Amino acid sequence: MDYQLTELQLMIKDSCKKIAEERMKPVREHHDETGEFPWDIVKLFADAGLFGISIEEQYGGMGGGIMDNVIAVEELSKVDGGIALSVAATGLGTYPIMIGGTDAQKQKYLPRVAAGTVAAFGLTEASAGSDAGGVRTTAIKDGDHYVINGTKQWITNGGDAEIYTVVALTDKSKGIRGASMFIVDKGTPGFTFGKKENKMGIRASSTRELIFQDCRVHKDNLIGGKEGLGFMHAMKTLDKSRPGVAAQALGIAAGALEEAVRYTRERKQFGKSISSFQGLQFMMADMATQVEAARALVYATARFVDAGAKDISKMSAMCKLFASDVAMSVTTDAVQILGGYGYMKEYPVEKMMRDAKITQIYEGTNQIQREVIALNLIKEAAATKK
Ligand code: COS
Repeated sequence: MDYQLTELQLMIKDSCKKIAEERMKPVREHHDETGEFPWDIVKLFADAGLFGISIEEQYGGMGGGIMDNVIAVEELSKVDGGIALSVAATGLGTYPIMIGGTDAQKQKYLPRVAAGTVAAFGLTEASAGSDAGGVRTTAIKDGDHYVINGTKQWITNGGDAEIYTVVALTDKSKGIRGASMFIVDKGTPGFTFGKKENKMGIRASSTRELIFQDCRVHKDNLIGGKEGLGFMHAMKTLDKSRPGVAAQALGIAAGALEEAVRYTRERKQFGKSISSFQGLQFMMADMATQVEAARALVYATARFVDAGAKDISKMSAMCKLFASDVAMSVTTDAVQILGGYGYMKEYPVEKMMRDAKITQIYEGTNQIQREVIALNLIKEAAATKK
């Protein structure tokens, strides 16, 4: 399908494909096995400008949009959704500054990210997963500073990132409306990390706790310079970043489909190529149709957001929901097509199946996406009646 990509998008796609094929493919098994953070590849991403795709030109970025970002994440995830996450989760960590930051905050942090500094987003806690409003971390004003106490859980890029955007309650009595967001630099006294999590998939990506014990952060690091906007900034961030998870899922699915088709052409059983068996042909036809449908929805959503649409929650949730379910289904079928070989680590499809699973869970489980979609449908229906 020709999606009429722009010059910039074609350039991003080509450079990501080159990095993915030439540099990520040879090391993906190593990172999957060891869980080592892929610093060499991150450097290549930085050199290619990938960290700055959607950062405005005045802050050193490419000035692109969500669609440009989606193209990059899809292409990298075809080869390794875990390595690609270093750049995608940096976007997640940076959106709160792009969405709600003051000029000074943008000037201080965005050029660093555009140049390749890894960032992370700190919302989730042990008691605040799907219920993002259940955050317990506090940030209590003390003169020109806020003193942060609490623990964030399962933070992507945690420990390896230099810049963290963190949700904390500045007024506990107000619940969600008392939440604020802060930029916390790695190395700030009182800010440490928990152990690195041992995960099922996306193992090249690091996941750690963020631990705040009397961590003093200057008031200049309160995002937007105003208390009480933290939950809204977090929700708006997720609306913008979910198409990125959808792109990661799409890439993983497309990569698994490619492997499956290639394998059926090479593998011979009963004296002929298994690509000639209708049972497998039908499976591949269904897989390809699902991948293309996911791509169409992800691209349409990204373009909708880039066009400046106001209400993006529903579409953003839809594309994340659909593409991640496609990724799980297509990678599972790819393992089935490769049979015993698919189950072995010599072939990448078992890894793709493990990597796909998280896309149905993080940045809001698919049950939460359905809730977001349904609530928006009801809201829209009520608005039309008026
Ligand atoms: N954009 C802007 N504001 C939003 C918003 C959005 N997308 N979604 C909600 N809000 C605002 C609401 O308008 C409301 O504001 P007021 O109190 O001023 O009216 C406030 O936020 C609370 O909204 P709501 O009552 O819908 O919040 P809930 O606690 O019911 O939570 C869900 C809503 C479930 C959607 C939210 O908790 C969520 O997204 N959970 C999943 C979190 C997640 O993705 N976690 C993964 C962590 S990052 S890897």
